[in-house]
Amino acid sequence: MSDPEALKRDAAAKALSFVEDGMRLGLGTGSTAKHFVDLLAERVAGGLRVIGVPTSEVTRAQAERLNVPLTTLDETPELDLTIDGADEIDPALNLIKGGGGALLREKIVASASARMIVIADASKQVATLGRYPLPIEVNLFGLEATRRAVAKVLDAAGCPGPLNLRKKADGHVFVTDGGHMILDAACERIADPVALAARLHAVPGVVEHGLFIGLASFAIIASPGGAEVVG
Ligand code: ABF
Repeated sequence: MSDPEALKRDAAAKALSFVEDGMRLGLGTGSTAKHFVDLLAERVAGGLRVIGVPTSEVTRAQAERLNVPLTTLDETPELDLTIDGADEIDPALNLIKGGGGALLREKIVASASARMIVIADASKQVATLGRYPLPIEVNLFGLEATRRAVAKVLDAAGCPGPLNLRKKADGHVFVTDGGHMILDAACERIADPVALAARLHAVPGVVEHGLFIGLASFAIIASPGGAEVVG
């Protein structure tokens, strides 16, 4: 049995080989991306010059603690490379992201980047997206009306549900860094992620969703045999 944390670190370490001096980086969120920021910080301490935009307050705190220089997308609107994790990766490199609740900033940062590398262990690879609940970030105003509209879209897409308002372990509603709520949609199988992405975006009240279509340049997938570039 391989240690899952060791696999995530392997993927993160390989991603580091694509980072060049002077790069403007998007810094992902989640346990795999956390390994990347740890390893990046070691290189920065050794003299590598980069600047990063964090995709969450958690990643910001980590990077600040480790003295990784940070900027914002307002100061640096174009990035060279984003490195981030994922919850599911299909063979076309479409992703489900947002299990950690940072999907909005993750998508904005990835979209502002010339390239995005997804880092993950092999358990994240799927033939078809949907086994992992799809996170949908929604505005608090009109929450129930938005939930019903989203449920109709999901129903038409063949998602059996349920559609759950995300809560924290203590039972309180989960609030994103942007002050929004998340609905998690049980889909089982998303036959047409491109169409579903467009239909979800068309619902007023939906701020963003966790389908990342065409954003990943390639993935680095770690298995006990090593970390490999895919795509
Ligand atoms: C972020 O962290 C998210 O988009 C995704 O939900 C999650 C993956 O986390 P982990 O690397 O801990 O599996 O990348």
